[in-house]
Parts: sequence; structure tokens; C-alpha cells
Amino acid sequence: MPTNTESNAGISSVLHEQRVFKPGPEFSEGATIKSMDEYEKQYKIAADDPQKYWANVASQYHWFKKWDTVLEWNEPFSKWFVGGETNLCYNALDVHINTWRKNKAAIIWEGEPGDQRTLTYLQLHREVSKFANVLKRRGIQKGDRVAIYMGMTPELVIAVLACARIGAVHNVIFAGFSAHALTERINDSHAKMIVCADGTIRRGKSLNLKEVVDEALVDTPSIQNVIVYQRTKETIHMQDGRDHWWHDLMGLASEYCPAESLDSEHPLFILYTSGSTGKPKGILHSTGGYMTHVANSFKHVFDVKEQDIYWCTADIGWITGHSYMIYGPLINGSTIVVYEGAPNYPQWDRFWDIIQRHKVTIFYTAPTAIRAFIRAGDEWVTKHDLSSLRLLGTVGEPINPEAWMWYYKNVGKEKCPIVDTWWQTETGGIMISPLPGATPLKPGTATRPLPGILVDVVHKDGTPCQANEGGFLVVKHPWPSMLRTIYGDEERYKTTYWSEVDGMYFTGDGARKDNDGYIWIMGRVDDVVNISGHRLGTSEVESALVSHEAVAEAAVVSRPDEVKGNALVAFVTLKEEFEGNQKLREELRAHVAKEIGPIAKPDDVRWAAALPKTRSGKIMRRLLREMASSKEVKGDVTTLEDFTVLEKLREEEEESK
Ligand code: 6R9
Repeated sequence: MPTNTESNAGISSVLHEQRVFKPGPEFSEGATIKSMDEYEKQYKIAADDPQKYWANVASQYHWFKKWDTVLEWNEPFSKWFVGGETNLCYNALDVHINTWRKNKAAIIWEGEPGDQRTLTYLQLHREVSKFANVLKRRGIQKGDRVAIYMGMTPELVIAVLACARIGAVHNVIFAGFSAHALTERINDSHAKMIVCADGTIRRGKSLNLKEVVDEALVDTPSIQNVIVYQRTKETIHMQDGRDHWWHDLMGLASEYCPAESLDSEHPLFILYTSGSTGKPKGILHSTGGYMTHVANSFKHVFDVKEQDIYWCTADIGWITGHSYMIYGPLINGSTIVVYEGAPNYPQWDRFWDIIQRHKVTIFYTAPTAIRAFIRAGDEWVTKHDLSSLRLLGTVGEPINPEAWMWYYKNVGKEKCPIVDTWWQTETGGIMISPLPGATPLKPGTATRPLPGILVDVVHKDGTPCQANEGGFLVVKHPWPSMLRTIYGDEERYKTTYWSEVDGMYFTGDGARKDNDGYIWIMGRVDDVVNISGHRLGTSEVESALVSHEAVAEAAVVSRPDEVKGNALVAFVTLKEEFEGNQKLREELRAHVAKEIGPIAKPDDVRWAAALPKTRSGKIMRRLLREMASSKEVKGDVTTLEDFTVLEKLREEEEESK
């Protein structure tokens, strides 16, 4: 990721958000932290002695052997709960099956065509144990890497947990990735096996995954076996000796497979995140520390209660799916909803329909989805009974205050708090988020860091910024679920995260703290634009645009300008009922000038049918920057959500010339 971090001089914050929403008593009463005073107290206790704090948190979970030392810190390498032994799968399943929870639903699954399955904790435990035996029978041992490439079916959860059970390192690869991306990830991690499905279903069409696997495996010497789960029943090629059907192997497997007692630092998974340049980074997470923070943060951020039906719409191919669809919820004994398909299939109300039918109480999604719903029109939401909902969450990008308000009013009916959770693949778990029983909410900010998480906004030299002064978001003390390294590339780990600001973990995000200590994420540091000496966070200019009634989504980038140094270019997606024309263009420019000030007024406003996004829904500003300066688009584009979007943008650009 090219960063622009020589100094943060003049990163200006331009958003003026005044609305505040106080927590209701129904949350405060049942919460561990009931007020901001209590939060401040807890935060201080944890900050004064992080090791004591984390040891307390860790002792809530099952350890086969207790640790000797809480933290060994050899900057930038950390070891947590050293000498301890545990197992995440044991904590997610075995601890529940000796209680009444054995008959509680662990997974409520819905396929895109409407087929449904429910697995109780006992059933899930049985399937996972069987699949763990399948892995072992096929030669997988503790420490071996297993690639997983399948759509959102219970078998994906089963495969992940089976790896954790025997200490195999899972490497889930999002089912939308190409053969090339698959080969690259398999080879980088030297995976011994791939677990896949014949296909997956998306927008009514079946997508042949096995074909992609076959193409990828032409060049992957480490793979010895392929296990294929039959989902779509399409015709696929099965290579003798290498490829095996999931159902054949499961039919022969024993249901008895004790969970391995694993060292706290045993690697749990590798998850690749692509930077804008270079090959993808294999983020490595380990066992005891990851479990401790992920399970505990899930409990507090989502205020989870026994009866909750929790639905996280992320794909398991992303970190959110790992931490807050599988591990966090299951360790807490929650019921999770898993949905296979697209949010707009067969219509734009599929999500609301699922919430209504399954009586979902906690709903966690991404700003990009919310903006798509706004664009589709309110009627899709309002025709459903969403009264089961009590808490909403968002993750993945800064949420524009207007999108927050829409979510709050239309989905939460002004009674559900929204937890805007800031974190990263690298952080493993949520770092900054409101606590629903304590934190007054302001639309557009992830608010305050969780206890034990020492984040700050600093200058390049590490000194703290003043209130409202923009700077770099850093973490000043190791935390249990931090990445341990980039798999196979310690140097890259050091330079990417530990060389920008001395002695601190560099997140790559720009931010500011307001007078209440709330953290406002201003976007990635490379998304900061410099206009007449003012460095503006693009997300703030975008929020100003989205606050106009015609705008559904906006991405703002800069292009070089002979006179000003840089000029602002806004790519704007309009709501269905609006049409892009010169008059609206002028109106939007004036609107930004009014909301922020004349310096932030976009020089160009371009209409876009849709914005190019990474597969996980983040706007690809790098591509737009290249479009804006009319350069050839180059670099890794394997993460584009929709290649046609780029084509359309190019065509629109040609037309407007
Ligand atoms: C969990 C996840 C990490 C980057 C992160 C930041 C952005 C995530 C955010 C947010 C503002 C939030 N981001 N959550 N920005 N507010 N609540 O998304 O991980 O895919 O690794 O992305 O996403 O820029 O640095 P990952």
C-alpha cells in the first residue's frame, strides 16, 4: 500500500456532526459497563496494567493448561499466554454440549434458493468431529495448511472448525476469487489440501467453483488431496486419487475426535488481504490470544444474551466472517444465521425478509450494503416487520452520517443502538466501538477504544495530536489478537506495520479525536488528499456528498492539477429516481461548499452507475485515482467486485470528453 506519511501536517478534519444518541436503560441495565464513567474507570484499569486485565479476560475460557506468562514482547513480535494450552473448537463446541445448550441452534442456514437447515450445537459438534477425522485420514497433521474455497454453507463452518480442532491452519479463500488468486494463495501458504464445493449459488445462477480449483491446481505442487462438498450437483471433473467427495468420506468417519490441546501460540489461520501493490499478505493469527479478545469483544460489543439470534452478513472469506460469524459467537454459545446468497435476490428485500422470518435480534453489516439499500428505496425495508431487532452494527468502512441515520431510522426504528466497529484483518478483533449500554452515539464515528486497547491519534514522531487535529491512527501496546506476522515474510511485517511510527503499530488509517475523545476515521492515509495545503480525508468529503438527497454513494479522489497541485474528483452514484446532469453537478458542488467549505468543492463530478469495490465492499480508490488522472489502470485488480463497473466508468469518461 503506497502511503503518504512523511508528515501529517495539516490533515484537516471537515466534518461537523452534532447529533448524539444516548443509550437506553434496556441496554445499560444488563450491561457489564453501564455508563461512560464506568467505561473510563475500566479503561484506565486496563491501561495501567494490560497484562492483568487480559489475564482476567482469558480466564473466562477453557484452557487445558494455564499459561505461565501473560505476554512476551519482543518488539514487534508478541507471544500471549505463554505456556498455556487451549483449543478454539473445544471452546466453541465442547463446552456447550455438556449443558442444556446442546440442543440450542448453533447455525440457522438459508440457501439462496430458499432451502434451510438448522444445526444444533450437538449436531455441529458431531459433524466437525467427523470432518476432523476425515482430515486426519487424508494425512493432515497439526500445523499443516488447509485451503478452503466454498460458498456460504454450514460445511464451510464445519471445515474451519475441524481444522481448529486438530491444529491444522485454515486458509479460507473467498469463493469469488479467480484461479490465479487461488494458486497464489495456495502456493504462498504451501497448503497440503483444498476443501471446496462443486459450486455455489449467486443471484439465481450456479457458479462452478471446482472448475476454478482445477485450473488453479495445475500449478500447486503442495496440494495432495481435494475434498469436494456437493452443493449444486453440477457436472464436474473428479481426478482419480486426488479428488474425493465430502459425503463419501464423511460416511466412513467416526464421530469421536478429541480436540487437540494446542500451545497458545499455535497458528490458527492465515487470511490473505490484498494491498494495492505487491502480492497479497498472508496475515497469521494464533490461538489463545485471538480467542481471548474475539470472544470477549463479541460478548460486550454486541451485548449478547442467551436468546439472541445473531446475523452477520459478511462472507466467511473475510476476517469479519472468521471472528464475528464463527469464533466470537460460537464461543459465546450464540445462534448464528448464515445466508448463502446475494442481498438483492430475488429482490431488494431479501435481508429484511430473513430478519423477519428468523426473528433476528442483532444484525451486523457493512456501510456499502447500507448505501446500496438506500439507493434501492425505503419501501423494501418498510414493508417488513423488523421488530425483533434490538442492536445493529457496521464494519468495513467509515459510515457516512447520513447512511447511519438511514440505518438508525429505517432498520432500527430509532430504538436500536448502532455499534460502528473499527478494526482490521490484522487486529483480529474489534478495537474501537461503542458499548451499547454505555456509549452515547454520534453518527459516523466508531467512538472509543475497547478497554485493553491502547489506540491513539499521533503525529509522525509519535507525539499525540491535539483534539480535532488529524493524524495517524496507531496502537501503542500489543493486544492479544494482533497478527503475529505476515506468513513467510517477517521483513514485510516489520516494514508495513512497525516502521512508520517508532514503537507503535501503524494501522494505515488517518483519524482525529474530537473533544469527547471519540475517534473519527478519515480513511486510509493514502486516501488523504492535499488541496491548497489542507489535507482532507476523502471519507469526509464523501459524507458531505452522501448527505445530499440525490446521492446514494460517492468516492472522492484527487488528480494532479497544474495550478492547484491537486484537484478533487468525485465519482457519484445517484439514487434511482435522480438523473445526472449539469444542473445537479453544480448543485452538488455548492452543497459540498456549504457543508464543508469552498476548499473541499470537487473540481469534477462524474456520474458512475456503480463504484468499483473490493470483494469485501471497500471502494477501490486507487483505481478511481488512476481513472481520474486518465492513466492506464494497472496493478492487481483481482479484487474488483465487478469488472464491468470499471468498463462502464471508462465508457462514461469517454462520453464526457
Ligand atoms: C474488519 C475489516 C480494514 C480497514 C481499516 C479501515 C476500514 C474497517 C471501519 C473502517 C471506518 C469502521 N474500516 N472498519 N473504517 N470505520 N468501522 O474491515 O478488516 O478488511 O482488513 O479492513 O477497513 O480503513 O483499516 P479489513
